[in-house]
Amino acid sequence: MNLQKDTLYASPLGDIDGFKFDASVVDVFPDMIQRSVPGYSAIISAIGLLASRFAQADSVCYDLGCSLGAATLSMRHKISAANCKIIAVDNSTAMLSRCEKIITRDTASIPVELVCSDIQDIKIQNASVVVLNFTLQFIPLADRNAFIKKIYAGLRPGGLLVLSEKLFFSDLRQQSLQTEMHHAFKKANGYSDMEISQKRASLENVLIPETFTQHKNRLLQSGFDNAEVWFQYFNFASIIALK
Ligand code: GEK
Repeated sequence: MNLQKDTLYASPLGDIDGFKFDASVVDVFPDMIQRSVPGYSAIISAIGLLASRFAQADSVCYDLGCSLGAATLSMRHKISAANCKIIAVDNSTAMLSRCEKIITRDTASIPVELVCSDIQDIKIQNASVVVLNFTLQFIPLADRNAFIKKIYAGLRPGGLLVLSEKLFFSDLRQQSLQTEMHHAFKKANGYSDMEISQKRASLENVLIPETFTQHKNRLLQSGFDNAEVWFQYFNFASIIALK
């Protein structure tokens, strides 16, 4: 596939607006996420493997904040349980309409329902797998507890939540080292210092990272039996929580 290169922050921008998932982002999204999120492809592949292990017959798998449907497609190609359906949700109309084109071109047989909505507003029921792949970080902090409780309530016993997030570290040296290494990762992938710093400014107050301990405590307090990191690459991690 020919990826359109992300140059959104390559020229100096006077005032930097808060980051939005609009049409300009959609065009460059696969390149942007690949070059910005360490381990993104590995996580997407593993979501397929996890879904194949956890999807239960006659249940629903949710991809919440699906963007262009990478996690949905990974699950769709790996699930073998009978009569499963995937519900993929995003509140960016630009993202979801591009996602629809991508899913339509895909020939796997598991039905995919695309829903344009805030992920906090949808019903979650009869779920065996819920994926929040780098999405909770965009939900207001004050809403996160209720949202994770809602996911727990909608999961069947034995159900799985995959929660991937950018992490914050309460230890100052760790926080500054992990941030420095993330910037080094982006530089190694061709982003300039100006692109990195302008993108960082645009995500300020939009992407709010928490520590692993905060995530773990929320998951346990919401009812999950356990929650552990299964993947981490600098300040980007993916957590498995089991009901
Ligand atoms: C992937 N999971 O490729 N309701 C619905 N969607 C939302 C909300 C919300 N409240 N807030 C943000 N989004 C994807 C990558 S990207 C991560 C996820 C990133 C959507 C937003 O429109 C965007 O598509 C997605 O969450 C976040 O596996 O770009 O860092």
